[in-house]
Amino acid sequence: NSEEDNAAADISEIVGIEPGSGTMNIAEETVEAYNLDLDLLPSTEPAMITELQRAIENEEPIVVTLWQPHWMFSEYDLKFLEDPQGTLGESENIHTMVRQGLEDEHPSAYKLLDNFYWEVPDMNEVMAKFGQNEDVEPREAAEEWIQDNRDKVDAWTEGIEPVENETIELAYVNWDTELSSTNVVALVLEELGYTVELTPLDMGIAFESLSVGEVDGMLIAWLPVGAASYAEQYQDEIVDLGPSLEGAQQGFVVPEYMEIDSIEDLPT
Ligand code: PBE
Repeated sequence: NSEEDNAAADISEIVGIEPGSGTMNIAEETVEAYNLDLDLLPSTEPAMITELQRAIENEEPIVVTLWQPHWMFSEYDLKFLEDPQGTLGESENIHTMVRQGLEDEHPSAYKLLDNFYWEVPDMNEVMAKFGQNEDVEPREAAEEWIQDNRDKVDAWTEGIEPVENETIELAYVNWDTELSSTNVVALVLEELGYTVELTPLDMGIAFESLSVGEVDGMLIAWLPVGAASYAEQYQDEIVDLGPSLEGAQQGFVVPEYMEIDSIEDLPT
């Protein structure tokens, strides 16, 4: 019954990402809500991708936590499992958040961060450049995208005063989506005259650091669902500037060859 094997009976785990990520928090809630008899394995984005690629090479069943924008969807035939309870969210927006006081202390940086807005294909373009090619650094990919999209960048910076001798520190998490946006924004802040420090942190620590003003801003909060627990916890200590990108999605993802369509088809 090899077709049946691909149907999910063989699955005993969901390959996740970093503990404490928005993704893992909502994945845990989902396993509980659907009463799934599956272990949610902590991992990292690159390790999860490697596992997914290995499973696809062998046409084996696998379930991962994955999201869009992501270049994996252009390399492989993948599908989101339907989520009738909506615990993984539907359309997500990626919010820009800054520390209290930034508007007064670094108004030009604040304005740029507030103006920064792009679309799913833009982020996909940057991600694909470094995600699919180990020889390209995220910063290089962001530089190329900026060169090719000067009109969009100019619209973000229009009317903003350049600065001298000011430093801005952005927190980020080491995911390709956040590496894309954070590097693009860092380069544009540099164009405005800022020295930019990029600090990689776990998601919970990034929220905590921003809430106490240890960092100036971050582009990592997927809402209304993914990062909701952190956003609620820190809402009074953080300034939410709203979406920099709309129409993202998180979910449980499987290769197309698997004969299941819904989270409800997974073992309980
Ligand atoms: N992610 C990638 C992150 C944001 C981008 C979906 C893994 C998360 O919210 O956990």
